[in-house]
Amino acid sequence: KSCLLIGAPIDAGQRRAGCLMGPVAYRVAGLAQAIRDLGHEATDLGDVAMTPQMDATCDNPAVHSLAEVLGWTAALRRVMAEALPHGFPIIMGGDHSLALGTVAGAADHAARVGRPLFLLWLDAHSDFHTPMTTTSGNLHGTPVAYIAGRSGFAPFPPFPAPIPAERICLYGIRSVDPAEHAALLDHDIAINDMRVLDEQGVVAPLRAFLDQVRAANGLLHVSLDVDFLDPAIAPAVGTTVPGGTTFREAHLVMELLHESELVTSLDLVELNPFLDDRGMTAKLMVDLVGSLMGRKVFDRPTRSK
Ligand code: DIR
Ligand code: MN
Ligand code: MN
Ligand code: MN
Repeated sequence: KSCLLIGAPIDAGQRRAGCLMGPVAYRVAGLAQAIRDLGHEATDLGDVAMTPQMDATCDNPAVHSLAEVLGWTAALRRVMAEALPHGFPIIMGGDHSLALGTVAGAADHAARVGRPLFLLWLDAHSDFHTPMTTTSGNLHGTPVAYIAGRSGFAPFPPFPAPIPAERICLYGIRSVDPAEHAALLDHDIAINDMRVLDEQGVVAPLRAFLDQVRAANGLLHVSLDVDFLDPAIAPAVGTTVPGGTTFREAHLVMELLHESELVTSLDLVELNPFLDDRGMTAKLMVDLVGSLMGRKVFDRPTRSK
């Protein structure tokens, strides 16, 4: 595989400073070399630059940093659509508002090649607010709603080709705000919250979704929020939520994604190196990418695809 590492040092989608150091932390933790050690190519394309869209306004006064988030959305949409024909883009974030742009770019690419796009959202949160329903005003809580084509995104360009709810899988969630909860009940999105993973384990719900992607010959964008992981193993995130996935559960998810050979683009989001403990979270995220890229202890016959 030819991996394209793209830095997205965006902090504007939430209020705690530090996510803009994410791309640097991934470089220091050796992301490119970890990928090369597994026999793949890795090219670091550097950090994306953005121009804030200063004239933008939003009817919800809680929303902050709109000009910056709009600027990042446009820039990252372009970069993702441009990168996808050339390899496997890995976006080094940056807070989760970056997915407003990266998934839009993936949707542009999917339309170009005539294949359906699927979305796997690995997160403690559902990120299903619109700019009109968010009470925190943090736009990192809105990308899934944008991608699903919800209304209320007036200052943003319409999402190119909204992903039908049945092609979206929320996985690992355990913190959903009331407005998100109400809206999710109106949509057919697969909600694999921690209760589902506790009862069924991490494998069965993921395989069910991957089987759907394969049957449709789909492209698969994976958006990995650091707070998907339990805070005990991943403290470097501004919005920790107890009861997240364990070290082995998270690696198993990545190993299954590798074996599926279905993933076509990846976001790494919400890493805040300022909150880290001797780089342990950055290193864990790099290790997880390693599992996604094929690291395993022994080769063994895998379940037939
Ligand atoms: C919360 C937090 N639902 C909000 N969202 C986060 O501000 O809208 N998403 N942290 O990852
Ligand atoms: Mn090109
Ligand atoms: Mn998120
Ligand atoms: Mn989250």
